[in-house]
Amino acid sequence: MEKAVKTTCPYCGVGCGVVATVADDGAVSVKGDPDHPANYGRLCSKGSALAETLDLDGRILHPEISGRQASWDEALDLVAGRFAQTIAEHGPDSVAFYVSGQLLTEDYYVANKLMKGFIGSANIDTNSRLCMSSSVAGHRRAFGSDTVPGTYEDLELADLVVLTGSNLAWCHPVLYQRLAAAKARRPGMKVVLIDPRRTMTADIADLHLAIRPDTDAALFVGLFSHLVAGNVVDQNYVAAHTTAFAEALTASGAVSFTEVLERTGLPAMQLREFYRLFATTEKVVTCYSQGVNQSSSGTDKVNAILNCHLATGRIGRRGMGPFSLTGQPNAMGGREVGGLANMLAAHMAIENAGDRDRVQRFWRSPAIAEKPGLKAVDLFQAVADGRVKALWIMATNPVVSMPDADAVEAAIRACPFVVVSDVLKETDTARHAHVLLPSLGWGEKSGTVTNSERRISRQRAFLEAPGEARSDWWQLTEVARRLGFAEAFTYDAPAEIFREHAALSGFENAGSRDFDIGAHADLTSEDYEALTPFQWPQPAGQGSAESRFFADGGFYHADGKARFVALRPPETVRTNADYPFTLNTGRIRDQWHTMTRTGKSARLSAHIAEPFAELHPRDAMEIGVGNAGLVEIESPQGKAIVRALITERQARGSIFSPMHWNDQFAAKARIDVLVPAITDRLSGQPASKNVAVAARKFKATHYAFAVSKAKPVDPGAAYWALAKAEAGFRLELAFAGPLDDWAGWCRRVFAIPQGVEPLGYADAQTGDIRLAFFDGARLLAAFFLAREPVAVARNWAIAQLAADHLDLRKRFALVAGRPGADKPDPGATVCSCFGIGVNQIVAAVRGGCHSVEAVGKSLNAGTNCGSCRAEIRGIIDGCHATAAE
Ligand SMILES: Nc1nc2c(c(=O)[nH]1)N[C@H]1C(S)=C(S)[C@@H](COP(=O)(O)OP(=O)(O)OC[C@H]3O[C@@H](n4cnc5c(=O)[nH]c(N)nc54)[C@H](O)[C@@H]3O)O[C@H]1N2
Ligand SMILES: Nc1nc2c(c(=O)[nH]1)N[C@H]1C(S)=C(S)[C@@H](COP(=O)(O)OP(=O)(O)OC[C@H]3O[C@@H](n4cnc5c(=O)[nH]c(N)nc54)[C@H](O)[C@@H]3O)O[C@H]1N2
Ligand code: SF4
Ligand SMILES: [Mo]
Repeated sequence: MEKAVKTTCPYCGVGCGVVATVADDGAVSVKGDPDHPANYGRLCSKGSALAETLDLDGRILHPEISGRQASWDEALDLVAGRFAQTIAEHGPDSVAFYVSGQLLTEDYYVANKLMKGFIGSANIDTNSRLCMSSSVAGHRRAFGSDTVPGTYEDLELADLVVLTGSNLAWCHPVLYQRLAAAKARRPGMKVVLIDPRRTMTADIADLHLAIRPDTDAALFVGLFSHLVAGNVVDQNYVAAHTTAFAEALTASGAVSFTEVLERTGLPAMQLREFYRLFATTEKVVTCYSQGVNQSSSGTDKVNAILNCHLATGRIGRRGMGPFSLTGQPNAMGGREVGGLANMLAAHMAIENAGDRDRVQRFWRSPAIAEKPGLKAVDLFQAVADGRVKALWIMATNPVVSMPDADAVEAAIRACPFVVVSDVLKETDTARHAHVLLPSLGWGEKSGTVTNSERRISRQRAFLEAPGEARSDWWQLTEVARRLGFAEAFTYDAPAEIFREHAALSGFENAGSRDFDIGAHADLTSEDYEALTPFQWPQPAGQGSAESRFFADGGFYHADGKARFVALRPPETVRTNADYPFTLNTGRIRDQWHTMTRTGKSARLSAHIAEPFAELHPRDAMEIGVGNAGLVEIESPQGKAIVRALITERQARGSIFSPMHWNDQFAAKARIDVLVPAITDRLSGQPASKNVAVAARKFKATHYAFAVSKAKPVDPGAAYWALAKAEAGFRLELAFAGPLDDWAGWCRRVFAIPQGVEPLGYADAQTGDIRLAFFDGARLLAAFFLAREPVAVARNWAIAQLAADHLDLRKRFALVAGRPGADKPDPGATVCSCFGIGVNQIVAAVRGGCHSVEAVGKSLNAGTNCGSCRAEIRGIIDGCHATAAE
């Protein structure tokens, strides 16, 4: 019997509802849940490809101790024993948890309770430190609580949507689609994008402000002055519900319009136009994400934005408000349980003695952390210098995602005891685990997550637990029991944890704290199973409460008022003569973080198959690198080698590189190796978007492209980048010197069986070498080597892995590296859902399809998840530009 289960997407903070169907033969299909209020049935490319990431390839299925399989009992005894021993010898602050916004609320709640209430240390921090902590700090400074006032609907109701430091089209694609649809319905609506580079999100922007890195604070401080000068301030709101307006005004007065121009580098006309739009439009929503948060002035950027919304009283009303877009599926849930080192549970403050007492009474715990714990960067420094001696890492991959990643790796390697809970056996972090614990993945685990608009949804299991994998909350509970806290950790199911979490949120609350879901404290297990998405707050005894905050004040500082923050924008230029470029890092459309799941999907890997450095044509010329050449990027912390992507979307002097690639997928492309551990003073969030680097051409003597049925083993080339492909793998390569025996290299790397001889040719003049290995009619591997970046039709070559090669001529065509005339090369994939390449789209445009809709009709491209529509529009525009020349 086919079974359909309603669950939630495990990727971004939009939190889309998914219906997963398991067929009789076990095959899983997913579609958007038409009833879920976040997405109403839509899914983006990553959500649509979820079913392709569920295989057990690479999964860790049994606990391991130092690489050998162990029983759960043995592993858990060891974890508890070593933690207990370390605490006994060196005190509670000598141990730490480093967890993740990808945990479910129930997992997160247990981790936080164990560390803060029972071990008695606040040394639990999370990857949300790298993600949302500046927003948290900014909210708390202004509102007295970490509250996101608005809802997604506000983006549709607004007349002006300002997107700053957000690549919404790629990072919150379904929200972007909702915004794009609203704008199409109501063309009067305006969108302003603030981002140093021209991203795909610019597609819907009426105005794109390509500011210099980190000058947002100056931009919004200038806006504040402009709003005051233009009499747009809501005097009643400011008087009744806020304090410190005068101080903020004095501070902003010190930043002249000319200074804003100089700092941001914007043309005066553009700046005026933005200020005019903001001043004259009542319904404004300002969305912000990592371009704001991941900065040494992240918290100030947040408060500069909040100041403008508070001054105009545009907050918490329909179509108005500041909107912090959360990244991970449960970034918000993590904040609710107090997973950050400087928070307590249920939005209570660790610095507040009354809050500490309340939480301790509720937990009936023997201890309560007295002071904030170590924030992520400090935490790993404490691991490095031996203050932290036992570390449990759960659902995050810090060797890839932390700044100064090599130093973090060295710290983990040197740590006397490291536990890693993950779903994969081989990650850059898991390789250093003393104890590796197999966790349940998406589709197997069960619990709740909270999205950017405070909506709590269920993730439900629809697959059997594979091997001995167990949930993260169970692992934590078992260790807590072994540490002697069995009475407080009695959980047998996530519903029990959720009830306790809900009860704590309502405990002695009476409206004093924003986060209150007390209405769910008595939920039965059946209710929990049937729980439909709801937005907080939902206090006990009240029906669905107001879904927005602060329209009528009611802030959470002791005086009930919001605070303006007086801001002086800081110095933001980091480059110098030795490191003349600024490196900006972030995301691409079809990969998720360190690629442990999206990297399994051939469709998703086809969009962008390599790590890259996007740079301006003139910068590329200056460093002598051509398109498809390789770039070596260097900072005082380390080096990376990536492909050059030369575009005018990038401002001069700046480079953009994705954060995703790691040692499992590339030779030397962990971008965080380059990022210094500079953090925001208040939030502790690393500045990952403005890094001083040098860039130069990487001089390779040989370039190669290969496809292989087997997963390539240890290519050992100066540069390599591996990607999953249909029926096998694709591999880009570059070598710093020649090899004696290319065929032998292929045999080893592609695991070619004995007796299979290569078909091939070598061109002595050009130096080109082509080798193909066939097992009967099946291609095992093909290898194309040249002295310049290899010009071979990639997608065509990949398709040959699945094709029949009975005909000898076909085999020679392959060695020649050319598609036959009957089968044109589709080119790099644009539409992941239907596998449509750029060349096909160009052909359709040349054939008369002049709109995204027409291309969709002709090729289907862009008609499923819609994530590639902006790119298709770009190709159409590009073709017209060429035609016009
Ligand atoms: N496809 C995909 N989607 C994701 C994720 C993913 O891995 N892949 N991860 C999720 C997570 S955890 C997060 S946190 C979100 C992040 O979502 P976003 O914040 O939208 O993504 P980023 O690419 O990190 O950065 C956004 C933009 O900030 C710009 N920027 C850099 N410096 C500045 C600056 O000084 N000022 C301004 N105004 N802009 C600047 C960058 O050029 C970039 O385009 O995405 C979520 N969604
Ligand atoms: N330079 C630079 N660095 C960045 C950023 C940037 O923009 N630039 N962005 C930062 C941001 S915003 C974020 S959020 C981080 C993300 O960085 P990470 O959190 O390090 O990245 P993920 O790949 O999401 O890591 C999740 C890990 O958990 C595993 N996993 C998946 N599901 C489960 C589960 O259910 N249980 C357990 N136990 N494990 C599971 C995955 O296999 C993977 O190893 O990166 C940060 N680092
Ligand atoms: S927008 Fe895409 S990645 Fe984000 S929750 Fe929805 S389907 Fe998942
Ligand atoms: Mo994030």
